[in-house]
Amino acid sequence: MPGFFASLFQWFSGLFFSKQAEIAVVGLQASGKTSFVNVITSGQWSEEVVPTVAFNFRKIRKGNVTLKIWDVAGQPKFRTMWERYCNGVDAIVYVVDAVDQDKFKSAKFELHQLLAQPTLTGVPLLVLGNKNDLDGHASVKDLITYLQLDKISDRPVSCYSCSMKSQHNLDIVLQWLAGRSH
Ligand SMILES: Nc1nc2c(ncn2[C@@H]2O[C@H](COP(=O)(O)OP(=O)(O)OP(=O)(O)O)[C@@H](O)[C@H]2O)c(=O)[nH]1
Ligand SMILES: [Mg+2]
Repeated sequence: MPGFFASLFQWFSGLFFSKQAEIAVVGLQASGKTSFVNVITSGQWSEEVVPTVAFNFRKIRKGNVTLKIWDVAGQPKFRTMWERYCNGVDAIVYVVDAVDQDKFKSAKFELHQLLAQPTLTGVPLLVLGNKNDLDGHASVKDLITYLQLDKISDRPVSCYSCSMKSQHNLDIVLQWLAGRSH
């Protein structure tokens, strides 16, 4: 799998010479944000991930492409920081644990509260329904309904079902991110 990601990144690099994209990765705690960043930067999956405190910043340079990633903590005490890290980025990636249905209401509330910030008007949104390797995960259709993604009309919105563990659909996600580079 690392070889697959290396070749994908080469393809990505070749398409977008000297381009860069800055993204902020937000969402409730334990949804898989840091796992996402680890997998797309190194191809490495690990069960053992420490909850993020405040944020991690990762800058990946492969060939002529630079991806700057703000991986922001999801615990309640850190959520007021989300807007600050999303301000000025090329895309907001909102990660949802697609199995933890009890948290969908909270995930919807936090997402819409964030998008209501005037500083973030128009910033493209990518919603990832993570952990689709597990039984009982919500489909993209369910996520659109539960998170009321169809009510968002002031920006481009995409939603994919994926898994950091099995790396399912991460090729599509990387293509989407590549499309935000400039
Ligand atoms: N089964 C499965 N588990 C996952 C997947 N992605 C992440 N996890 C697990 O979910 C837990 C939380 O992952 P993290 O990446 O730390 O979540 P986070 O969103 O960064 O959490 P905070 O930093 O606290 O906001 C870890 O135990 C991961 O191993 C996945 O695709 N499938
Ligand atoms: Mg984290």
